[in-house]
This record gives sequence, structure tokens and C-alpha cells, in this order.
Amino acid sequence: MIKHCFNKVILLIAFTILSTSALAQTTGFNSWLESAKNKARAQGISEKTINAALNDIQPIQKVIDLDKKQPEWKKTFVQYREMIVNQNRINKGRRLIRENLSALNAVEAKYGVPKQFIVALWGIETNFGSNTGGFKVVPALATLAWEGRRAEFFTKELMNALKIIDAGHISAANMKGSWAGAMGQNQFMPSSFNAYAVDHNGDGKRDIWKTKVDIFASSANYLKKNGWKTGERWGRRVKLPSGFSKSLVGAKIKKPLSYWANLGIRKIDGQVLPQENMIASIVAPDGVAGEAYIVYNNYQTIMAWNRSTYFATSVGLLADQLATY
Ligand SMILES: [Ca+2]
Repeated sequence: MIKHCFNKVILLIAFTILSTSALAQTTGFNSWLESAKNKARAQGISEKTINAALNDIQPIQKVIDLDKKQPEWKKTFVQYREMIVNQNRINKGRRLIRENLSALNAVEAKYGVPKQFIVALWGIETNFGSNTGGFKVVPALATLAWEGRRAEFFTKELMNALKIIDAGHISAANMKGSWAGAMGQNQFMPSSFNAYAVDHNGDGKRDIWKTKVDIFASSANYLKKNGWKTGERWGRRVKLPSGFSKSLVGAKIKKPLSYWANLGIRKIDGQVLPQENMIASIVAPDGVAGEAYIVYNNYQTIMAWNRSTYFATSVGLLADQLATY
């Protein structure tokens, strides 16, 4: 009997602590949410959108957990490349180019970005639209903005997301993406959507969730607006001369192609580099003893999409594989 009572007391205490902290969390979030609504109103977002998108939302614990999670180990570039540019993805990409050829040709003609780069980005970002993330973007961004680690960044993205809903491109309920707010089949953050997404099929909606030509055109427009040069390659694998200084490695070190050729850098098959009048950099994601690449303007453009040499180099290599389909 005494033991029974004791258990009850413990339970009651546990319940009180739990419900108090849950209540504190809800209260904190709700007052934050009210200030977010005011901020949205001040930016001209309609009451209808504010109600549809922000009423009754709650922080998402899974988003907080994912935000705090540290990667367990860092892959080498070669491990990453082998995972990203694999034969399955190459085969699927080639098939999807054949299946969407007229849409891709139209987008390529308009933006001057070869279809294999559009499809490579599609393949790497979401496995060609099959893995777009199942989170509702507005509550996910609200969680991250409220939680505070990068409050300013995520508050700005939240306001951008509300503008997209307000403009009628997508409903709040259908605005899905990754836990960190990257949306649709090419994983645009809301600010990128507002800067680069386009309505290619002319139905009045920039739809990067379901309309393939809009997805393709939005990706191409992103690259074009960030300086893509039609007719230029992204780069290629090279062989560095022995003793090549690691101080010369990095996408930020830009020199004429002839400068690198004179230092003894060769194509991977040992041939001399082409004598084009191009500015180039050397990247070696695993260090000078690992794979090395000479990269041009269009590589810098891919890095505007994602500032990772692992990512940009893999996009280039996958695109090369998709050039024949
Ligand atoms: Ca459209």
C-alpha cells in the first residue's frame, strides 16, 4: 500500500515536471509565433496566408533533433563521389533525359545550360525527384527560427516561404521539403525560389514540386543568373606534377589556363591542356595526393548552388556521364 502510494507520488511528480516543461515550451513558441505573424504583416503578407500557414502550428521535435545532430564521420571525396556518381544514378539519369527530352531541349535552348547539368543537379539533390523530404516547410522553418541557433537566417527564409504561399505558387499544406526548408525536386530554399524559380509552362505557378519543366527551367535559371557560360565545360580531372604546392589548390585561386599548363599540369591521360583563353582553378578535395581537377567558370557557378567542392565536382562528373544518353 505504501509502495503503491509512493509510486503514485513519483508518477505525479514526473507528470508535473513533464507537463510544466511542455507548457513552457508551448508558451515560448506561441509568443514567438505571434511576433512572427506581426513581422509577416509588416512585410505585406495577407491575413489569409498568415492564418493558413501559421495558425496552430507547433515546433517539430524531429527538426530540432536533426539540427543538433553532428555527422558521425566525414567521408573522403572519393567515398562521396562513388556514392553520388554511381552506375544506377547514371542509368536512371540517361533514361530520364530520353523520357523528358523535349522539355529539357526547350529549357536548354532558353537558358543555355546543357541538359546534363540540369539532370545531374536533379539526380544529386533528390534522386530525380524521388526523395524531396516529407516535412511541411513552414512549421520546419518556424521551428528553426524559434529554436534560435540560426534565428535570423531561418526567420528570413520563413518570411520568403510565406511570400511564395501568398503569391499562390503552392498552398501551405503542400509546401513540402527537407527538415531545413529546402523545397521540391531541386531543393531550393525559399529565398532561392523567390530569386530563381520560374514558371516555364505559363500556368501562373512556379511549381518546383510537380511540374518538370518548371523544375528544369528553375535550375537552369539559377545557374544562368549565377554566371553560367554557354559552351564552356565545367572542368576535368588532371594530373599534377610531383611536388605541386598545396598553396596553389583551391577554387578561389584563379589563374589563366596557360599558367597551370606551364606548371606541368596535364590531362589525366598525360596530354597537354587545351590552349583556351580561360580562367581556371585547381581543386583537390582529398589533398594534392588525391584526385585533382582543373575547374572553370561554370564550376564556380555550381558552387554558388552549394559551396562544397565535393558537391560541385560530383555534379560535373555526373553531367559528363549524362552527356551521352
Ligand atoms: Ca508553372
